[in-house]
Amino acid sequence: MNHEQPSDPYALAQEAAGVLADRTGVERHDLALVLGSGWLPAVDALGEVTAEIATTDLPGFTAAAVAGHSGRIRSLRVGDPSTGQSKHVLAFLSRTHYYEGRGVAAVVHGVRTAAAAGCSTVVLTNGCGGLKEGWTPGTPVLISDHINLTGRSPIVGPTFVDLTDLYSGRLRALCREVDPTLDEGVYVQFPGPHYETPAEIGMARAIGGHLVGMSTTLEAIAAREAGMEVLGISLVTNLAAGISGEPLNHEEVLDAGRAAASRMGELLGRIVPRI
Ligand code: 8IG
Repeated sequence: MNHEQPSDPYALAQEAAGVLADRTGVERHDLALVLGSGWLPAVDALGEVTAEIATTDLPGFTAAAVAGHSGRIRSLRVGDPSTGQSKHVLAFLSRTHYYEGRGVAAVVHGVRTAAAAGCSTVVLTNGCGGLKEGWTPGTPVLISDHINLTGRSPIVGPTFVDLTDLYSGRLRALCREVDPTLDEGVYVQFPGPHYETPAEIGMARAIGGHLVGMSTTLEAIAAREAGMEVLGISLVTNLAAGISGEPLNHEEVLDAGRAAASRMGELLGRIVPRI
């Protein structure tokens, strides 16, 4: 396996966007959607599928590694084309995780490709552990901010990107118009792939975290660097380690996703056309 980073990840993303336009027949996409654990069933009713390709057909992508993540990119038409309100949505049915060891550039290549393909907005979804008892498995939570515990950045060199309002207040407000019951919280990215110890969950709480996961923050930073507006939505699929007293397992995550699929699908279906 080649762990080398390409010398110019932005050029690689441009190249991938060119092949994407050819393969989908869509010159420019408007919005990118990255699906996390448990979110795949939610995208099926989102809109008319105009093309679906394997990520590995595009330069710079490697095969998906996690069960429940399929390595495909779907191009969808969401909304009614006759009203002029329809959007070309680029849905990544899988993502590359930091814990795969392919490097940070590989983690954010999808987001950079989406930006190069014309997307001005990215919706980053994930499955995660929740620190509030009231967030039972299947609860969607808007990400208000993050704490990146990977200690890494997708940016190399002296580009000092402002992250003050990384997770768009405008888009969160729009989500709340669609569903006023949506709560929000601070997402803490641990490197993974192991889940946390109860003591680490105590630390996450002490530093201001409400959600714990293994994705999203590096992609959000790359998206901001590329000038995109970012919406983050976590699906709480399990209570964080030590809270329920039960051990954590990946099957539970997939089950919670399947159970919440229709609510998440409806949520995305109502939000995406309004962005
Ligand atoms: I789904 O409890 C899912 N992903 N780090 N902790 C971390 N990642 C997760 C968890 C969790 N649940």
